[in-house]
Amino acid sequence: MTHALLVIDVQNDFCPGGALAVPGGDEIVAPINAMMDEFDAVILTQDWHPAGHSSFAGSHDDKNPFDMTEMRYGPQVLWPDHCVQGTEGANFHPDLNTHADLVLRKGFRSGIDSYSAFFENDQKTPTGLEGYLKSRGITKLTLVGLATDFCVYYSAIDAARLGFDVTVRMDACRAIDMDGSLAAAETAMREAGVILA
Ligand code: VGL
Ligand code: ZN
Repeated sequence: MTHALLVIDVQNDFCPGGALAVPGGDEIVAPINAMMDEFDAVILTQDWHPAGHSSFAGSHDDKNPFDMTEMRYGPQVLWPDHCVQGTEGANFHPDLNTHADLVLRKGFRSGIDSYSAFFENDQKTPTGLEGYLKSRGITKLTLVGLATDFCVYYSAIDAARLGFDVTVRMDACRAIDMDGSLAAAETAMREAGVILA
């Protein structure tokens, strides 16, 4: 059994002071660093949008951050501009241990968002992570990071659907929690067979 730690989007823009700050986002950095040694592999994901990305409220007339819109692939929350490629906000939190096996960037196509580390928001364009993990013989995944109810949630559900044995360490995650999204994500993860630890 090969067990990997998948660290989702521990970036400045998701931490206090950032463009899309998740409450307590920085509190998980030390616990994540402390658990890295327990795993056979460590993979970091990085939300990595071009300026003017279609998930940004600023890219749409008459839309505000946290409004909903309809994309070709379905409903999409419009976010404050965040994690723009090459900016300080897109960098990992300065205290995060980045001595990882793989850094996977996602959300780099202008017209489509990517919450999940496995598939973009059309739920069919692969990021390549499944092939990477399977070709390394990784069967078990522990997920941590930001945000519990968006990128961690979508990644966990996809991982379970792809046949990985999935645990989310809730103590090393923090949520945006808009309109009950955290409770809904917890229910859906449990139903998908994800272990919430
Ligand atoms: C995320 C909203 C927009 C996340 C990324 O990492 O959970 N949320 N982009
Ligand atoms: Zn994003």
